[in-house]
Amino acid sequence: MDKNVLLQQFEEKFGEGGDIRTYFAPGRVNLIGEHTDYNGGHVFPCALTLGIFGIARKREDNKLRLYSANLTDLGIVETSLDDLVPSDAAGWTNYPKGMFWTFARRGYKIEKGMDLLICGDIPNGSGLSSSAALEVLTGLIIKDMNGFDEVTMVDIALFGQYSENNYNGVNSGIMDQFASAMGKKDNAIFLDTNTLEYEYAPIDMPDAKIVITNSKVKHSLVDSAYNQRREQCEAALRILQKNMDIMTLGDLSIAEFEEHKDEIKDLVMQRRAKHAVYENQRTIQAVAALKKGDIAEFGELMNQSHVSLRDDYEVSCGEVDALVDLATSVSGVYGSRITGGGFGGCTVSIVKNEAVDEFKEVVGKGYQEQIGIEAEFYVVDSGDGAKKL
Ligand code: GAF
Repeated sequence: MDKNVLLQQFEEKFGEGGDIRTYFAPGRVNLIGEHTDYNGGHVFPCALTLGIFGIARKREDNKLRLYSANLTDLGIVETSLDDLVPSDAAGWTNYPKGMFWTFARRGYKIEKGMDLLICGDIPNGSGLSSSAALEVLTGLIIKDMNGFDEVTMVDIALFGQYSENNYNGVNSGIMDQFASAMGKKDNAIFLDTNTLEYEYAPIDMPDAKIVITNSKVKHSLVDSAYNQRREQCEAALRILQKNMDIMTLGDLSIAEFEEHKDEIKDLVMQRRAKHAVYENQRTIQAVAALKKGDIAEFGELMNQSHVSLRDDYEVSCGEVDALVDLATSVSGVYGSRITGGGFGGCTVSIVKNEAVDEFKEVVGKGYQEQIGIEAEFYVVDSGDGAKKL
């Protein structure tokens, strides 16, 4: 995306002049550690170079005028800082509005509104965190335009999660916003969601690429199914806490879980908790494997992650399972799994350089034959977190 073209579009929509600033926040792909972030476990996402640009200018009044160059249907949506109520009709603007609302709730006084044009290249509804990117983007703009220097990028990630949970009604964890805010080129982030301690781990895979495959399906009721998974895990935790001194499922080793799991009588609930515990341990093991350059082990753990998400956590779907099965049938594939919240969206695969073309051919053709949809492929690089350009 050309910054000058976006600037021109901004001026066409909102007029010329003043202090116009440009920002960018990336989407993310999670390599492993799925549905662990609201269970106090570890995650291992990286920021992408795909993301959302924001062109913004502070206003003299308290109006917010918001325009998406991607979702043009709504045109310019106008609201004000006095009217930050979420609504279905507000569509994508609920994400930036939620961030203004969150800053206000945290005691930050924002008196002046802004004109904002956004434009992104994260495929919509693909599970690559366009909404978290938009939250982080808006958070960074609010910080920068209002001189809130004490607000850190980690704070912005936390504000984004707060807004997602309390303004947009999805009880997500911190992973997506954290990756968008804190990403680092050529690295993934090994984050302990219990403590928010994190470490950058270089994605050192000279013989392989990260390939994202978009199933192009998104099943309905995703948000309610997501919230339900979270509730099931929390209920399982409460049962285990009767006999164990633990704060989260992420505190449990596999041995401890196996010893106590039968205390969870509801077998669906037990499987949900099993996924959370095993996936957390797999993530720790996968990062250790990557650090010692063992991509084969890393890939094998990704495969196991998918099976667990499919069978125990039940957040996959036929279309995505087909993509993973096709991917793992290609000999140069180290591992493949669903990535993100689930119920459609994307898979992430680690593919040997020389097998990327065959991968696209086999998976693309097979998916078309089995599902009747043309999958999309993105061979991605990891990028930096949100920044002012
Ligand atoms: C979604 C959520 F937003 C994240 O917090 C995380 O739980 C993820 O699903 C599953 O790992 O992206």
